[in-house]
Amino acid sequence: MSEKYEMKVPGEEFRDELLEAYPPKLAKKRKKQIVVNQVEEGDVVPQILANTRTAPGIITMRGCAYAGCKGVVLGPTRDILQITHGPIGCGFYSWLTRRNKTRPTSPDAPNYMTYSMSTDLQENEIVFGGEKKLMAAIDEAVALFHPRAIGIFATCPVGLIGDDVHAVARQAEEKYPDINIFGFSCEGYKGVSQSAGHHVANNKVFTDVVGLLDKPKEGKFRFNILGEYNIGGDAFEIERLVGLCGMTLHSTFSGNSTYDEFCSAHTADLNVVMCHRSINYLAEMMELKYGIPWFKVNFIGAEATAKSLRKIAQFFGDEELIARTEKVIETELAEVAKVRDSIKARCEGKTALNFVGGSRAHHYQEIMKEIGIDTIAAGYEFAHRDDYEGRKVIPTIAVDADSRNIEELTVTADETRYAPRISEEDKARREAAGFEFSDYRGMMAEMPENTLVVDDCNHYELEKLLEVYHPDIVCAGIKEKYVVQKHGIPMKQLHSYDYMGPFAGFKGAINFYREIDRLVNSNAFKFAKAPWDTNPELAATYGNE
Ligand code: CFM
Repeated sequence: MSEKYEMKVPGEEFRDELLEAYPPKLAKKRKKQIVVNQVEEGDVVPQILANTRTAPGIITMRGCAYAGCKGVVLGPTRDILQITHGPIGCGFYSWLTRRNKTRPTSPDAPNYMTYSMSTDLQENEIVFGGEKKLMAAIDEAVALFHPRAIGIFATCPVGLIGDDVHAVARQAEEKYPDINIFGFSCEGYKGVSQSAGHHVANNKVFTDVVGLLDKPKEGKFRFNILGEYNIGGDAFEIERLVGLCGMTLHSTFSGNSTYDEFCSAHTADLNVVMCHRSINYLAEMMELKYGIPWFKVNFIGAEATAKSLRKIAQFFGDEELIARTEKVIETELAEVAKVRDSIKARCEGKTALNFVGGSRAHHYQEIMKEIGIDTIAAGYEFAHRDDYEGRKVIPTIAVDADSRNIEELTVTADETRYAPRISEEDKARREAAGFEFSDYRGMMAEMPENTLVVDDCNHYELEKLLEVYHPDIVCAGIKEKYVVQKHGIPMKQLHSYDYMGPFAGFKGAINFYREIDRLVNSNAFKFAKAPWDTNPELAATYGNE
């Protein structure tokens, strides 16, 4: 750590110096997006500017709306055949790089995740239109697989040339009446980040899929997990724990999921939300239409997992279930403790930076703390103010033109299937006893005072943080990985988990502790020599000189 900054965590002085490099207008905006955390009574935290456009030219960590819709929300579903309408790169780069896993129930059960399907638009279609090519792609997909459902995903050029994926979907449905075919207007430029794509995906899944099958899964205590995408096998570990406790996981949106599970999700009695950012829309809409309550959970970290399992069991309120869940927690925590304590002794006092997506920058702080590592600065790439400050600020969030671009559905109670799973009185009684429904406290309320919160952090800012504070580990994504490592600092990808996982649940926590221990206590990174140390400026000459 540089001597200049005596605070253990970056503060306002650091922020102001950071902003000096920017033109005044941009500095003014970034100042609102970089705040020093303070937590007052009632989880009151400073206001942060979030979900606004990235300044052109900045090397952002963000992705696009198409990535949020096709890659994130729908991608992990194995039997909805997904066609990217666009240039080949969009389909290819959203194809399993996130390491979302799936496990078909039998060898002949449909699994289209191993394919990347695209209309491969060429200049000819950009000039003359691509709808015919899209229809031909659907015909080909039907001939090869005859799937139950097809999703069509629009990319930037498709929006620019005016191809109507919804019209093609309707025509295709007339041709193939036994197949559910739907399009997503998730052109990459929609909104300001992949967050817009989540919203587009939630809307379509809600209107065209959920509610089509009134067939509950067998088993007691049936609930859905929303916002768990089975990266590195996280959902498998959660499924294991839910099974041990004797509960029934009805559908996961969307890790290791199937079309039928989506269609019948409205028959479950509870929705628990893992990633609030990507799927809170669906939780809200399912409550309004079907009367299914929801609450936030977190399966990252052993303590968080125990707390979440307890809360779900508590919701169902069955004494036997509660006792069995406690037993599972006790057994699993004993295993965790065996590994954690020695690792904690080696990691205690080390520091981390965490810049990931829209929920992991929060979720991974607690698991780091379990092995004694403090997160000194963190931020989301594309979250909204509620993910930072808590849902209580939602009514005060200004709606701008970019957010208005995304359709807000008006949802009313289903005439025949609306059935509140718990009565208003019961809900009120539980809330009075401290049971939180429909809420998310946000990241900042759980971060220590004076830590730095940076929305939409960019590479310039990240490098400044590295140079000045020398964290022991950085958690971010592939675009950041090699820059960080060249600084001699270990880096863990928290999007794809590099080659590892699961990190969720109890077994996942053990995997994570071991991996972080291996990284922060390795000497290898100290030998890394950054190319810019010996050759700071790239130099070149024209070939003819
Ligand atoms: Fe939710 Fe995710 Fe995340 Fe996300 Fe993502 Fe992801 Fe993420 Mo990468 S849905 S917001 S859009 S938890 S792909 S599984 S890791 S940025 S923090």
